[in-house]
Amino acid sequence: MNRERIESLYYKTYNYNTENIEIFYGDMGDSSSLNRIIRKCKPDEIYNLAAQSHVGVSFKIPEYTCDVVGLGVVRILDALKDFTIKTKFYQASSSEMFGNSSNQIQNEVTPFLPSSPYGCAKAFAYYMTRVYREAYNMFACNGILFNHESPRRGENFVTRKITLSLARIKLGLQEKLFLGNLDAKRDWGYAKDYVEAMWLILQNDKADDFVIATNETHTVREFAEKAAKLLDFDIEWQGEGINEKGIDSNTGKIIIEVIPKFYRPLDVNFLLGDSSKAKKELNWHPKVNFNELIEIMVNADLENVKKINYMKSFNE
Ligand code: G4F
Repeated sequence: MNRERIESLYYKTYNYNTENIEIFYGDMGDSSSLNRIIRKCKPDEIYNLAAQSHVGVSFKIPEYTCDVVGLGVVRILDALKDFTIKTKFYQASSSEMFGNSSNQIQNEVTPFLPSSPYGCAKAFAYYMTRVYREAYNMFACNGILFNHESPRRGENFVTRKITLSLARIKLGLQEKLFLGNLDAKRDWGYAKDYVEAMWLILQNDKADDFVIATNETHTVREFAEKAAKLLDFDIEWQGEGINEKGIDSNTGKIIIEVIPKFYRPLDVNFLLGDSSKAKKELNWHPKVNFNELIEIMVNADLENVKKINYMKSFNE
């Protein structure tokens, strides 16, 4: 089981012997385990962040993605429907549901036009959450979250891939960073701010759906340039499309290359969220901006790479 990202939390609590955290085995594809956990824990609140969450990978494993991301939510909702305890349910809905439906700022009434198996599965789960809310009077809510990043982001998502690879290049452990679509635009926020929004959504008086975003959009190219700058690289772009390269003008070396492998069969080109409803009704405001987010991630990865490199040389 993959629990790397909560390991520190678990051991801290365990060592202090506060017994605040108990971990159960469960699977979004297995109703009986979900039912058992719900009956045993009698939760006040459930935050469903479980997913095969990589959009590109969802084209390779569409059936599995739809099962855990889409049907998995029905498995939880249906277990809660027949349960005596009134559990509040948060569904991690995604801006991927908008797909390429709009080149304008997107809010709670923007139509969905998903462009990937992942986006389709998330849209299904979104609607099922609403159906269970209305049909069975459940406190079930959707947070429609735009991209949210942090040093804990998986290494195959573009922001983390950029910060980790550039840190490795800086320390001489890697030559180049290979990317796909540099012109995709995303509304990138800081995961810690977004977790606060999730909690606020379930503390609201009524069950509802909210867009959570920073209201700013930037290209992948811009993210890479800014991350590079923080590491004293100065990127100059040459060529176009799959022939495009990022050259560090200080050394003349190619440090970024575009390759077809990282293009998706269909990509979402433009995401920009309008979170004014969350601002007004939940008093939620993102605290970390785009530049600060990049700085947090670059600094964390520089430290990570230094540590790993130090440990490696120590073992040799
Ligand atoms: O970092 P990404 O893989 O995130 P994506 O596809 O926007 O999805 C993330 O945000 C969603 C919210 O909108 C979540 F629901 C979802 O679970 C996930 O957290 O890719 C961002 C953009 C894409 O346009 C992609 O084509 O970056 C482009 N890109 C360019 N080169 C790349 C790469 N993406 C990845 N992963 N790897 C590349 O080398």
